[in-house]
Amino acid sequence: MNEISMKLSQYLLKKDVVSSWSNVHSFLNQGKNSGFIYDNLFRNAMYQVGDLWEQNTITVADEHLATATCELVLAKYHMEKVSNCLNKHKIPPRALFFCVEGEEHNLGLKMAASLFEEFGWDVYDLGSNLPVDYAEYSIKKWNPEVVCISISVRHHLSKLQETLQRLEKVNPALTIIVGSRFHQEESFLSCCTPGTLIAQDATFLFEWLENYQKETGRVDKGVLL
Ligand code: B12
Repeated sequence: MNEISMKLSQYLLKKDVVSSWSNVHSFLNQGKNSGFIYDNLFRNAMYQVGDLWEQNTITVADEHLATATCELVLAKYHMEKVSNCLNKHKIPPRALFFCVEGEEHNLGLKMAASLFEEFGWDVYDLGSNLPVDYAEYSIKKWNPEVVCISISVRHHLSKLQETLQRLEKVNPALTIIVGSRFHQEESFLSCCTPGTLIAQDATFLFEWLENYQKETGRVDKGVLL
């Protein structure tokens, strides 16, 4: 785990929102982008909290408190970035977000949704534990261009496979991005369909969004769709 996330994990465990925020803000002032901040600060701080829990150094209650504080600081970060949107689309493309059925770990999903919003997309975040029937229903209802899914617990992998297969039938042209801490594992990769885009982290997504922006800009002679 890197040094820069250590401080943040300690602030989160102490419910110190003010120090957490000034720690995050100092990296914003250094010009770091959201991909960097989500991966190197927030994610690694939460992994650190997980490690401390595994080592029995902290309790489940401490872990819950750190998660709640992290959610608060993430929300503040989201507001700061969204008011300063990187791009204003005339007709914003739409993206839909959810965690596979049963999955309660939603911080990675929140970061992804926030990044899309930072790039000016129209974001529909349906949060954790979305039954597959409702994922199908929501795609028909909102007709997004991109669907983003998050998964963190190994025993939800079979649900991921079912979800991907069913969603591709609803709209074969849909871009589906799945983000997971399992991104390199064969058990995860074998659940993804050939068309699935696998996101290892927020930095990958940041670059994907930048490329999307350049490409749509190029197609429309600089006028974003
Ligand atoms: C906080 C936490 C919780 C919180 C979650 C709260 C919340 N709102 O998310 C609570 C307390 C609810 C919880 C519950 C459980 N947890 Co838990 N939890 C964690 C912990 C400590 C941190 C998770 C986290 O927030 N990480 C930070 C996020 C940002 O990281 P991330 O998800 O990997 O996201 C990054 C990338 O993967 C990627 N990404 C992820 N999703 C997406 C999506 C898109 C679209 C994109 C582009 C990118 C992307 O980008 C992100 C940024 O880099 C981890 C420890 C760990 N090492 O992960 C355990 C961990 C994930 N939990 C674990 C377990 C076992 C559980 C429980 C079963 C415990 C229990 N007995 O009840 C339950 C399961 C609940 C459920 N049904 O899902 C295990 C999973 C092991 C496994 N078998 O897979 C872990 C690894 C702990 C451990 N070492 O055992 N947990």
